[in-house]
Amino acid sequence: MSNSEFKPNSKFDPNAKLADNERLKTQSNFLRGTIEPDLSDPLTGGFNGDNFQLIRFHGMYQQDDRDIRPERTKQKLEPLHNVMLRARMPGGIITPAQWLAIDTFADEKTMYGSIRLTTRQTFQFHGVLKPNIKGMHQMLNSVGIDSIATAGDVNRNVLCTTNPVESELHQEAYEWAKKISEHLLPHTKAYAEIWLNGEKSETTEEPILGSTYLPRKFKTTVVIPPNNEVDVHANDLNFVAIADKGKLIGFNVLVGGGLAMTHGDVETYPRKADDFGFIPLEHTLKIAEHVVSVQRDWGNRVNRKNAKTKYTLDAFGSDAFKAEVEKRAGVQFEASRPYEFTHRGDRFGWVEGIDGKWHLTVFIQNGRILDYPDKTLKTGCRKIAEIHQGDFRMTANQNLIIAGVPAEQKATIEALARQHGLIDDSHTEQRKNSMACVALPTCPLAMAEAERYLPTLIEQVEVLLKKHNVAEDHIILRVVGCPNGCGRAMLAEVGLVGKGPGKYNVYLGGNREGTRIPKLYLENVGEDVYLPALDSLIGQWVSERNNGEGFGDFVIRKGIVAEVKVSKTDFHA
Ligand code: SRM
Ligand code: SF4
Repeated sequence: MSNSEFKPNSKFDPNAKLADNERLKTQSNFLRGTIEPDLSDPLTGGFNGDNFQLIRFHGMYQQDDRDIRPERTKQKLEPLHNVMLRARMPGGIITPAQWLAIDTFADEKTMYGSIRLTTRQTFQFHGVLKPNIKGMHQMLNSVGIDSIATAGDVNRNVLCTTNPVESELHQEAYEWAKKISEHLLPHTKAYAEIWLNGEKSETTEEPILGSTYLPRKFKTTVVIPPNNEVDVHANDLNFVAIADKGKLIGFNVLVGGGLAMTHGDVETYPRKADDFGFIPLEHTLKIAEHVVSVQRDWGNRVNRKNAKTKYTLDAFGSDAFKAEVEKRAGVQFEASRPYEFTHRGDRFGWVEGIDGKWHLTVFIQNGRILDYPDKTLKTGCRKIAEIHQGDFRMTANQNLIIAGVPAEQKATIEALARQHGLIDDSHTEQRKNSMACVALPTCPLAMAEAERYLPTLIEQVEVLLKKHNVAEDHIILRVVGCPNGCGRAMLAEVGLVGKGPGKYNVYLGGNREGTRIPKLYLENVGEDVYLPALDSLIGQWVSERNNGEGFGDFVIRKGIVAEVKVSKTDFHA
């Protein structure tokens, strides 16, 4: 079926009204809309009509600072509209020259002055005012960065296990992440035309994504076991690297993960990805293309809350989806090859790589690179970028690797990192294994604090661990400001999901490897309820756990929460 003939699939009511985003995409002239004239509209700092949504396909979201919104309303001013920009960085690799360019831009042209590392291995600028947007894209382009398709109903930034040191497969896996990212990009030249003053051209088709693009966002990873840092089960499509004698020979393909839900809507749930089987390397792009094309044609375009691949699999059956991918790609999946995930945290400190170069992973709380009074993280990164000969790698845990350092430069880089607080020996394992999404003040969807609350929460959990004599241990703790779950709380041992100011739903029972969805334990509670509850549970864990048993495994074994095996039936049961 050609994409322009797209009709809602028969599985869904063919007469139902399509989601408004479908109209918007159809009428967008391949993502151009009226963004260009809108840029010079002096009446608003924001984007009008459909452009508000269309700029997402170009990697930007319109936002305003929610802390100052009430005051501006009082003064009868429109919200201080600005955009957040999210770059496309397959595998999270950025060169020192690129770093210096984004560092300068963050300082000079953003409201917050920060570089924010995200849970998907890239960076965001927050607070770019309309007059600076075009210049921002041109600056990025001048150093070889773009933000095409990092948001919107497309395949987003492709993740790849970051750590180059533990595996000779890294370079190959990274090359595949880049190839998949390129292969699945929109073909429209709208980005270059609007932001880079590119020559006007006519787009007549989008051969892979379709002229109405995908029903919903789509996420892909390339992962090298045993490290599941990228959290495969948060993603629509995953390529799990399989090697023979240290050489990459193909991938096990996992399809249909995703973590978001809506409070009170049992038709929405976080779901793990299904194992489709093994494919040799040469079929990688074809399989990527056809998992996308089946989701494109079968995904729900009526109800966006049920439009992601995870729901398509549950609506049609995983076997039917897989069979359709095989038919379209002309490739049969083979039996999955064995592999195991054993961890997903970053390995902090120095490690020597297979090429004799050194790699330093530094912890960045919440991924927020900024100069704080006691830690000048941003200046530190800049100073390192000025002398660094390797590259930087952003991890899916919002941390940073200074990669490819020759032995003779280690001491200088380490001294800079220490001087600017990028290495801080006082960070506990608990802190290093906790994560939060952005939430307030920039995220319009936040119901509760996350990034700004996490440091305090960690201190409280550290006190509990110390009280129970396990100060050196940790619990994978993640906080998100709403059930969209950007900080991947739905793969945590303890996940807090914002419900309202100071109120969270508490989920327990994910595991350390990231292969189990946690389950609701407490609903709509504040610290006065969940901290004493955690105190008691940590006490039980410490006194009754099996040797080396993680907190999440313990609460499942003890029946404190039931295990979520099949999300559709178990998650809300
Ligand atoms: Fe997210 C929307 C931030 C990773 C699920 N996410 C948003 C927006 C853009 C809010 C909006 O729509 O206006 C947030 C902007 C906040 C801000 O001010 O920066 C936002 N998401 C983030 C980041 C920056 C969180 C972070 O702290 O690092 C992550 C950026 C990733 C990137 O670089 O591309 C981020 N978002 C995720 C993840 C985790 C992942 O992919 O590993 C998820 C859960 C996995 C999944 O998709 O199932 C996630 N974000 C969502 C959703 C729910 C999607 C759904 O299936 O319903 C939304 C809302 C939406 O799409 O309607 C959302
Ligand atoms: Fe915003 Fe919710 Fe995502 Fe947090 S989880 S960044 S609050 S959309």
